[in-house]
Amino acid sequence: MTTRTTHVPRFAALASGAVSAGVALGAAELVSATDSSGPSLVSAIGTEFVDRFAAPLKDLAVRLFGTNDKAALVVGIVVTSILLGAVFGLLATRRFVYGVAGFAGFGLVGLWAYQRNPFGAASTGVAAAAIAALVGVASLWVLLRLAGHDGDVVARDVRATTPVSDGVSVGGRIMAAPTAGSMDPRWTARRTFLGGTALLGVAAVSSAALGRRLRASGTTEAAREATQIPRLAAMSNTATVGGFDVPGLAPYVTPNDEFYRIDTALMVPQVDTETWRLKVSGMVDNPFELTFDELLAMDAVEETVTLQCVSNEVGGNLVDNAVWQGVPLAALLERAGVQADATQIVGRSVDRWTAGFPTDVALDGRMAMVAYAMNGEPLPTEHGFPARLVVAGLYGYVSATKWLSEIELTTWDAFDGYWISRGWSKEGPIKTASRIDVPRAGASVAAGPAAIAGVAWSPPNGISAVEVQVDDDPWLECRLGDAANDNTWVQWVADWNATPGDHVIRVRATAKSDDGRTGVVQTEDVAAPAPDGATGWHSRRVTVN
Ligand SMILES: Nc1nc2c(c(=O)[nH]1)N[C@H]1C(S)=C(S)[C@@H](COP(=O)(O)O)O[C@H]1N2
Ligand SMILES: [Mo]
Repeated sequence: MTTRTTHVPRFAALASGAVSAGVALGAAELVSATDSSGPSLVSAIGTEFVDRFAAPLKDLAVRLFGTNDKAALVVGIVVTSILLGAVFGLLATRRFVYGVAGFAGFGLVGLWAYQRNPFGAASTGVAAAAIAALVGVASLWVLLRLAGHDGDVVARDVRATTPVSDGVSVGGRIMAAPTAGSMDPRWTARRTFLGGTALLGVAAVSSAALGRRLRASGTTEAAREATQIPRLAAMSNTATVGGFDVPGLAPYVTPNDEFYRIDTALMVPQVDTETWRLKVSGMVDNPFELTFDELLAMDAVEETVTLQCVSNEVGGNLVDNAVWQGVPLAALLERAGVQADATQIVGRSVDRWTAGFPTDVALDGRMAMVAYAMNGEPLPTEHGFPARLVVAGLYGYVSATKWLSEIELTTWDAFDGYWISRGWSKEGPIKTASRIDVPRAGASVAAGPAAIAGVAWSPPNGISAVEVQVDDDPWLECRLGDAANDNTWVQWVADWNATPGDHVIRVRATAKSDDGRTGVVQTEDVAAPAPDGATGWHSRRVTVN
């Protein structure tokens, strides 16, 4: 291998390095996809990034890693790699070993992240990192050679190798004869370089795409589709809940594919239900394990429960409502025999994520379950297939462990869940909240009768009243839709006679008290989501014409 590559224009060197980094990434995606239960190198690096920087990022008011944050992170890693690759390309024109070292460094970072990942098989990580580094170096070498024969170099080569009529010798290789109108050999060489760059660029993108497709065709989706959800003798009353059908108003039950998703998983954990076990462990008299079939065979319940993320801003959409089916947590705890001093229940995920809540909460009569179905279907993989915790009235970050593998009883002080050490409050009861859905933000409303509508929630107590106010008018009492139970949100509607001009609409809800009567009005005090959930009244500015 040559150690010096001369006469490479700076731009060509940068492009060679950038494209070669893409080739390396594409190869890494493709090779790592051969093990669909393991991560890709990019997502393994992303996972390390999330675990290390989730805490500082939260202070910049970043959400608890919603879908957009994930896409941004992956794009960030890819762009950074390509920029670094460009630098390696430039360095490689001084000494090619610098480029080799750069790509070897890439491979090592990927390998390090892969080995730390709970899902990565060592052999796949080694193969993916090594092949990525090798093809990256090979691509760089080829492109720099092509680039090195641009300009003067080619002109000299050509002078030395006449005639040019049926072929140009470039660096000892015979190239296609220049076509009419492009007789200048510099153009031919430049075209060869551009062609090589384009070809390798396409190879990079298509291997990455192929890798993603291979993964998507993994076996989890098949296992999920084959899962038979046991029919319950007594189904909940959700199907008969009468709601309002105002365009733009959130439906009472959120369809699975519209349900918000928040987690730290850059790649959705793929769980094999044949080998999956749910452990109940820690401070219990009889620790035990269940297979998926055993879990499905237990007495089950179905209940509609509203889930909310603590990161939800006032008026935000990180809150939704679904019908969950599963095994009551109390039944599992009873079978295990919880010891008297076990004050915390910790849910552990197959991806090592954890969340903990007070044992009392699971036993105070509210709905808490290990859910395996959502709206009548096996849990969607993004929502925790094969099983997750659902605890009414607690934010997801302290309770709703997806891809659940273990329920561990411990003391309150002995363990902090994932987000607690990253600065969020240890206790996470959901705060009373209400949201305006209609009219939409920035909507222009026609003067005359108009609906104001939205949702309000305060699990596990429920909502007793919702009021809206337009400008400084008196507060208006809203009509409430039915709720399957007090763990869910309610839809609300108010009739408004809209008058031309700009208006501000605000909403406030009143929770039920513990005995089901009228309780406390939602606080007007404005608080940010961190550390224990946002507060304040949602308001919206609208223009009426
Ligand atoms: N394994 C795992 N479970 C998790 C999380 C996670 O990052 N990993 N995030 C939690 C948070 S913060 C929330 S708000 C809920 C969101 O559940 P959903 O994505 O089904 O809406 O899942 C919880 N369960
Ligand atoms: Mo969350």
